[in-house]
Amino acid sequence: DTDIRRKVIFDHDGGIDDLLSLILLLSLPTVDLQGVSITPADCYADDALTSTLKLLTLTGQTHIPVSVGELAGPNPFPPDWRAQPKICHSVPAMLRVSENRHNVVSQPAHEWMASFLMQSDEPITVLMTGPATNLAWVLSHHPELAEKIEQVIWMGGAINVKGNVAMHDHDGSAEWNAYWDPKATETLIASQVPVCLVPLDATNALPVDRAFLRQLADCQTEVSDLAGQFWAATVTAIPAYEFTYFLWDILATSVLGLEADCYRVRSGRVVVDTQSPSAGRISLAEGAPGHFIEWLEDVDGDRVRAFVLKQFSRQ
Ligand code: AGV
Ligand code: CA
Repeated sequence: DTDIRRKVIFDHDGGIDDLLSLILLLSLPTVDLQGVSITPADCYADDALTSTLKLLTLTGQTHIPVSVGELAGPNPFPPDWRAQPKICHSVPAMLRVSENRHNVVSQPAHEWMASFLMQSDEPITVLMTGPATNLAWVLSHHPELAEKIEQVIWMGGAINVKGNVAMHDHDGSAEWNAYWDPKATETLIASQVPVCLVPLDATNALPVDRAFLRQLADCQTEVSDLAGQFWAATVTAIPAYEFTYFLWDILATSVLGLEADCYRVRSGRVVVDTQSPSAGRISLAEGAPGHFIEWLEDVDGDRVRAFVLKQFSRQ
């Protein structure tokens, strides 16, 4: 029989929108999810694993392998952001679900990813909603595996807009996933793998604001209520751009299901900064040689929201 679904592996970093992206991904008829790996970046790995396993149980997908990452970048996320997703496995609907451990693989995420790609005889799409550390390790230790990858869709970067890193030794030009491990960012961007970035340029159109939370509340399904409870934990943020929550990872995931005229893709050559004060900055190459990538430049916010709400309303 012919299965035209895209084979996808999902590397996430356990944030509230990473976990909601897992639910969204599992709802897409165009996707065949082959495995999940966790980067211990904007989360604590234990929480990310617990929530991932519970969501797989909740959606009846306990056969999907899950691996936990042990590699870390040099620029840690603030501890209060890392602790925020504890809310996700602490709400009643999630506490009631068991966390089935039989599908947790013993290899660390970077090794699991390499061996998964090695044995795969079909092209694999990698969806990444945290830093690029695991995949960058694979590409530098097993460069021949680049040809197994059809495309990398990565929530990361800020190309023609300001970044969201507000740290004392940084000029604010980078996005956090790209900043956590600047060398991994560079390795991925400089690789032969086709990269489609979903940068802040596109996600800025999608803040998690009251209007969106109201629309979600009106859906009144089990999943939409769960999503509403997760996102409610973000409204106490300091009201400044760097602290505002957006549908970052949700947009990257939606690329796999949205009609292509909901967003505008641009391509060109970019360079990556790996040094302070702009570490993790991805910018247009201008005169420099640079590396060819694609990125989402703009989205139709209303249509993306409608798509996400529809997927979260499926019974
Ligand atoms: O930069 C966006 C990335 C996304 O992958 N993450 C959160 C999303 O999962 C880091 C981040 C930036 N600003 C944040 C972040 C904030 N205000 N709270 C938590 N995480
Ligand atoms: Ca994330």
